[in-house]
Amino acid sequence: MDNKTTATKLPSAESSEDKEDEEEDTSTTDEEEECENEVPESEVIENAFLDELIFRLMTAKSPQAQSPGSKKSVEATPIIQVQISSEEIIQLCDLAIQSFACQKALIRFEKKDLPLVIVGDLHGQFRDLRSILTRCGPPHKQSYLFLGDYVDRGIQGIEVATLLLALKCKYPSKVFMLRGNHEDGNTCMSYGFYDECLERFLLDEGGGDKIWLKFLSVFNWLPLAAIIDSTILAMHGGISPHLHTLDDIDRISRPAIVPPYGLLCDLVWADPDDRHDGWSLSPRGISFTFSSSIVESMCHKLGIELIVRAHQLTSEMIRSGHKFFANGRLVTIFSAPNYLNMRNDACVMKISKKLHCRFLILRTMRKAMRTRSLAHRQRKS
Ligand SMILES: [Mn+2]
Repeated sequence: MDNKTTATKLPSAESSEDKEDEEEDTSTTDEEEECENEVPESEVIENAFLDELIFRLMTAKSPQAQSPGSKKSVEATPIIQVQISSEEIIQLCDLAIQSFACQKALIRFEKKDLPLVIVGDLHGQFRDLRSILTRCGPPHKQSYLFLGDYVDRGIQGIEVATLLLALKCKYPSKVFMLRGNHEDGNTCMSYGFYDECLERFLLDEGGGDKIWLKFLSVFNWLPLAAIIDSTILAMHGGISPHLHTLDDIDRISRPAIVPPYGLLCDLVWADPDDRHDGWSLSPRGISFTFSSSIVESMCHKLGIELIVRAHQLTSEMIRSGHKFFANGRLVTIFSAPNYLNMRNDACVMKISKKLHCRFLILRTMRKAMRTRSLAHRQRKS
C-alpha cells in the first residue's frame, strides 16, 4: 500500500522574494510549537488527483522577468501561471460540493481544534495565499479558517479558489472556508472572476461560462459563519438584525444565492460603523452598518466575547491589516497585501489553545511577515 501519498506534505511555495528581508521580531515562541498538531491519517482524504493538483499549485513558479515587454516591471507582482484544465476544475468542484454539503452553515470549532489561523480577504492574490500557507504551516499540521472573498479584483481567482478547494477536500478536518460576498454570481460577474474564467477557458467546450457556473455551484454551498469554543464568532461581513440565536445560521438552507436582504445577505455584506448609532442602511447599497452598541448587545445576546470578520480595508488598517471596534469586541482582518496597489500591509489572525488572538502581519514592501504581540486577551464577559 502506498500510504506515502496520503501524508503528502504540502510543498513549500517558491518564496525566495520574502526570505532575505524578514523582520527580526522573534516573539513567536509559544505559538510556534502549538502548530505541531498533525492531522490523523484517518482524516486525510487519499486521492491522487488532489495530491497532484495541490503539488502543481504549490510548486508552480512565476516566469520571472521573462516577458520583456511587461509594462509595470517593479510594481506588479509576477503572475504564477498554473496549468489547470476545465475537466480538473469540474472534478474538483464536484468533490468540493460533496464536502460542503455535509457541513453545516455554522461551523463549530472546539478547544481541541485550536490553534487556528483565520484568513481574511484574498481576492485572487495567489502568491500571497501560498505565502500564508508556507509561513503559518501546512494544513496537515495547522488548521485554517478562510473568511471568504477568494475571487475578484486580483488576477488569480481561479488559482486561489482551486488551491483552497483542493486543500479543503484533502484535509476536511483542518481547512474550513466561509462564504464572502464575492462568492456569488451577482458580484463575481462584475468584479473580475467571470472575465477571468471566460479568458482562461475561451477555447474549451462550453467555454469559460461553464467553468464560472461550476465554481458558483460550489460557492452556493459555502458555510456562512463559524463559532470557536462558543466564544468567538467569525463571518465575512457582519452581524444582522435577523440574528437572534446561533441556530438561526444553521437554519439557512443551502445551496443558496446571496439574497438582497436577510440573514445570509448581512453575514456576507454588513459592516461596523459608529457614524450612526444602531443599524443603518449601508452605503454599499445592500445590507446594514451596525454600531458599537449593537456589537455589545449582540455579544451579550449570543453569549460570545469576540466577533472576527473581514470584508473591509480601511485607512486605519493600512499598516497592520486589522482594526478593532466596539472596545475590542469586534476585529476586522484583511489578508491581501498591496491590494489594488494600495501598498497596504495585511494580516492573518491566530487563535491559540488558550484563546489568545495574535496577528501575523503580511508586509507589503519587503514581503516579510512578522509576528506582532498584539495579543488580545479574551475578556471575561
Ligand atoms: Mn467582501
